[in-house]
Amino acid sequence: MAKKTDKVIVTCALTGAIHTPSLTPSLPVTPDDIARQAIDAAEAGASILHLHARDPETGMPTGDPDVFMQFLPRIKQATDAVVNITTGGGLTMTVEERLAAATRARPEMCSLNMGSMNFGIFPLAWQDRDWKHEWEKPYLLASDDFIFRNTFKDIAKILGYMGDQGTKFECECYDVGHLYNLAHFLDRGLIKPPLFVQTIFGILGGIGPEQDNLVFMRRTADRLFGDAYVWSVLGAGRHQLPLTTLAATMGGHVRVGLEDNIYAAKGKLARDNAELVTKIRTILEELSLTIATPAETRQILELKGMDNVGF
Ligand code: KMH
Ligand code: ZN
Repeated sequence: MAKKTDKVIVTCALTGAIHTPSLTPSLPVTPDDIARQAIDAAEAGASILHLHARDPETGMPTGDPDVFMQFLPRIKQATDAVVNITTGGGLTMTVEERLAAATRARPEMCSLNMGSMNFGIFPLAWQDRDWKHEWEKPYLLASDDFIFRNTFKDIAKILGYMGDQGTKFECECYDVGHLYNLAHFLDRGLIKPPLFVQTIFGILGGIGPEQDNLVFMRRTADRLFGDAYVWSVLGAGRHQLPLTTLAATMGGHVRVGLEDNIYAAKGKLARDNAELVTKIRTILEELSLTIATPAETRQILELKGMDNVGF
């Protein structure tokens, strides 16, 4: 069984690299947008903020540490939420580019993608629309020939660089094999418990969003990691709320936000990230579940604390 906790950790993933500005005006793009929405999401109940950056002019995902540094100190000053920096980056970045911001910022947490895979976001470009920026449609369409690279060597490198800084990992597992990859690194002693396992459903190229799959991933993680892991769930698109709700009823933690889903309801775009956090928070409270504070999250995940980061 996953490590038992009596509080639910809510992660908010604010902007990511899947959606593009023309898909929703709510997507935070500039450092100011990202800081403001991150602070609002933390106030709404998110105790972990999963962060990517975008070029402020074009909205294209960027790994530039200078852009991250324009919003990280603001977020740290205004909230006590845990900052989690992506090492998955965006479709056009090398592994080195993906690592640059996390290496500079030495955050309490960073993401770690547990295997190479197809990562198809091209269907997002199939609907006719007025594109705000030239890069958006080709970026999405090119994902039909894209491999999201996370070789064993890449994973070992990220574990080494970031583990040396005391950074803990959001281990992103998009399919059952990724859980076994993580078990391999645990066996080698390259990652230490408690593991934070983010099981992901509904990305084209990963496991689908059916409830059976969620139970299967959970059972497999239980078998591989016992109580050495903390289990969280992310459902892509319209599966975000149903799957996070299901996970919470099974003792899991949840991830929401515009990185993974841009809708608040069928046909209704979310106003901002805080709206998605508020929605899951309301559901959790109706289920008599209590969300974890940032301090409780730090205790559950054994984080190094916000005084030990590089921003
Ligand atoms: N957008 C998520 C499905 C990362 O930042 O490392 C995957 C993600 C990757 O969060
Ligand atoms: Zn991400």
